[in-house]
Amino acid sequence: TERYNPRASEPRWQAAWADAKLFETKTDAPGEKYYVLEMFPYPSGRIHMGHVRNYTMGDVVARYRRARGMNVLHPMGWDAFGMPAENAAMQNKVHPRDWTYQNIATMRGQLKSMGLSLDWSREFATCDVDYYHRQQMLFLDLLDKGLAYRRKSKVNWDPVDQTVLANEQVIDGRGWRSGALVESRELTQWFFKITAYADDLLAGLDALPQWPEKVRLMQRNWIGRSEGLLLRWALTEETAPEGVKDLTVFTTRPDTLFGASFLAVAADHPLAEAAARDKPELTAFIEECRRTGTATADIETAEKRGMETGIFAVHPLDPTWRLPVYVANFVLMEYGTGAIFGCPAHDQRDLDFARAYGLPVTPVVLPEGAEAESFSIGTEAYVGDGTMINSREFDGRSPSETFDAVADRLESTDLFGAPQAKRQVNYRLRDWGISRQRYWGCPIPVLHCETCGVVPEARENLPVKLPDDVAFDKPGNPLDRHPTWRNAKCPKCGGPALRETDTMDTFVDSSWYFIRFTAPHAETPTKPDVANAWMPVEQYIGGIEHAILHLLYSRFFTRAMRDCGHLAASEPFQGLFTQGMVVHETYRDGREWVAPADVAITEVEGERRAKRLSTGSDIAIGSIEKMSKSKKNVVDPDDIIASYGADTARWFMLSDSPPDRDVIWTEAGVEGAHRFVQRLWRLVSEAAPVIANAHGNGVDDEVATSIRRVAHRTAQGVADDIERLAFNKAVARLYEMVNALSASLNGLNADAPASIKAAGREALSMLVRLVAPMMPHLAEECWQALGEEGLAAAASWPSVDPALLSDDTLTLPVQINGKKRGDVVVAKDASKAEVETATLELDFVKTALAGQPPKRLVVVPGRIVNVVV
Ligand code: ANZ
Ligand code: ZN
Repeated sequence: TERYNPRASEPRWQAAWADAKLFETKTDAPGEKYYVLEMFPYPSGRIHMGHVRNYTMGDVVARYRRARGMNVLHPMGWDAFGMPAENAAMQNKVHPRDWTYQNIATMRGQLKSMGLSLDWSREFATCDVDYYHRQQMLFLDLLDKGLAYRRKSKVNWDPVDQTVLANEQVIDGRGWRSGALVESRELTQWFFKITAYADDLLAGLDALPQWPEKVRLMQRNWIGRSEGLLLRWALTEETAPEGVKDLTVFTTRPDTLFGASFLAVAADHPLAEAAARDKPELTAFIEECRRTGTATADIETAEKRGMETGIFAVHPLDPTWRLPVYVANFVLMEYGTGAIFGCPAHDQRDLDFARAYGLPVTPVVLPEGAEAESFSIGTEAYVGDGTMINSREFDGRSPSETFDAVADRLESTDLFGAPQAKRQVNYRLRDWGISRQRYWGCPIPVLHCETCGVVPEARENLPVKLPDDVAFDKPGNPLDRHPTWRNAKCPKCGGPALRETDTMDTFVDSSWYFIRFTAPHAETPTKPDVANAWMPVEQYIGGIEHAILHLLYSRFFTRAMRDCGHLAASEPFQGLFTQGMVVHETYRDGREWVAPADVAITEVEGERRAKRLSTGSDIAIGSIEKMSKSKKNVVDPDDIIASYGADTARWFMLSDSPPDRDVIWTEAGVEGAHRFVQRLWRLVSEAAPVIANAHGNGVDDEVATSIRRVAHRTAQGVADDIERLAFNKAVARLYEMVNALSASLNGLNADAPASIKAAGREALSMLVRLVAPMMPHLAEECWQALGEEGLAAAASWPSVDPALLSDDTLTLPVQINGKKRGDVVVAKDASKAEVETATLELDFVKTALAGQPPKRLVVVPGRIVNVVV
């Protein structure tokens, strides 16, 4: 038979699916709903292998669930706002809109060539006016609910690019693009009150068993709930700045109070300012802390520095004890109260600080098994549990008991007319700053009126559209410089007003697109009954890099939309799967990276060598890395699809590694996948004429039964594998099935027994449906060859005969003195005694025993039999 030609076949079947509108979903169609979604792409220009892997996995799930009779929603869209479009505008003088939509057109074509079972009728881009119009409606809803608000906040300001930078964009204190020294500026910015949901977002994680534990842990840490105490320390009258009596710290360890050796405040703390009033040295230090204070992430590792304020505080549990108050660079103004008491023995930062400034280090918690007399702290703080020491009346108690006892006591102690302490729950989570001083984003629909202040745009005036005529010849936000766009009428007083020129963080766009997919053309953000019919997403698939922000924002936004009446669900994603990366060998010609397309690999005496095709020179094979432009180790999906077809690419993506691990892309692997495509085609197309119209005679002989067993067992196994997303296991099973069927059907001719032909026909028809989720085009071609009706993509999953799943007999290996000598075949439910009897009947066992009883006979049920002679 002819070789399978994907280039001719694939577009034909893609057109057939589209013509049949096979993947267009109707909410009221029969079948249990199943919503499967892959993280939508940023339209950067072209799809990469990471997309291929991600979308193939989602497609297998979608096609499988559809075959199981479910009503599947599998949509696709574009996360289309963001900086790269503006960068392209600055560099190439192309409008961000044109750049974005051109990229979308290219990438849509690429995705279509993969044969994904997507409902393209629901496609949208977040930069479509239709979409951001509804996002503006949602913004106003959040504003009404008090979930959106404005406040001053510190930002990293790039004075050259005239823009706010995210923390990740500040590298060694400089802007990532301009290289300019970053300034800390106070700007009034828009925020979403994600902290209002902190507890709910935390508690909700427990109800997501289908999320990877590591992602849940990352979210827990990000929310960072801690139970502690707000504790006021009296300042000594002689040293306190005028008008200040006390200092409130936040501590999670009031049990360690007897180990305290200093207090410290953040550089921005009012007490620092007050103390510095006539101290130029302290003023200079505070200034320096402010300048270098941008990188909060470095707090743990940065050198701990501080300066005394000259102020002393009184210990809450011993009025005779005075402790110095420092300004310190490791205390953050944004957390707790911006002030701490330091207990060096039990906190690493405090210890580093104490060692640098010669402060006492008194352990107050003794680890289990340590001796109080000999226990001391070196360079590592002890943060574990134990027993209190050096803590007067609390000695011998546990830290947690002591926490409660100290908290109770100080809560009922009076200091200057109020309780000295108050229990408090703190969160690391901050409100979400959504303002971006950028053009290519969703405009924040508010106005600034001279008389009325900040006024939300009237709903009937939405959408606030981005102007088209913008220039990118200068740095900064083009909306600020637009001659007319800002001018508007105040919806409240009718007077002149100026539009807000901040646009929304693109994470807002991606925080609800999955809800919009349920009713992508609705006038309102959602149709609540339709959203309720589809949400939550059963299976969400994407990269681990979104484990924190995107998923947390989406969980928050879903709750906020729920509270504004747009849907009932709280959690957007019931199941989450994070796939591994696609990695590839790297090649180097001297200092230059070389692309795999320019490399030929040969094996010389078992050693792999690389040659550069364009120059003929020998080059070095480097480490295996994530595919990236900088290392040039990328393989373009288009090239693979053009030379091998989409099915080969899809099959290889699924086959080599567990889906949560990295997969190494190799030419050999792709070729192996392609050989399998051809092999499967040969098996089906050669057998098809012989087995077509075969009918069983109702009596299955041994061969027919074994063929049927293989088919039914594989069907069961593949279904289980796909449901667990163990795609590589499913692939392995299908390889085995093809091996087995090739062996039994090879050379089958017209005279073969009817039972075998019928079993073969059934098995091949099953096989085609089992591979269909992974290699949908090849499946159609085979389906047609077998003379089956309709499209394979519309066929239902083969039903499995449970009787064929279980063997009636078991084959156990028999060892004599530890060496395998043969097998014993017994009934599946045979007792130990029956296995023993059958073993002793075996010829080779009898010979070995030579008439003697065995020294020992050990039966490991279902596994093995050991005979010791
Ligand atoms: C005394 C103490 C003793 C502390 C001890 C820890 C260990 P989490 O769990 O993250 O909430 N802290 C409080 N506010 C801070 C700020 N603005 N900047 C830097 N550190 C701050 O951490 C709470 C602990 O972090 C608090 O408990 C405080 O130090 C410190 F053996 O108080 B602790
Ligand atoms: Zn007004």
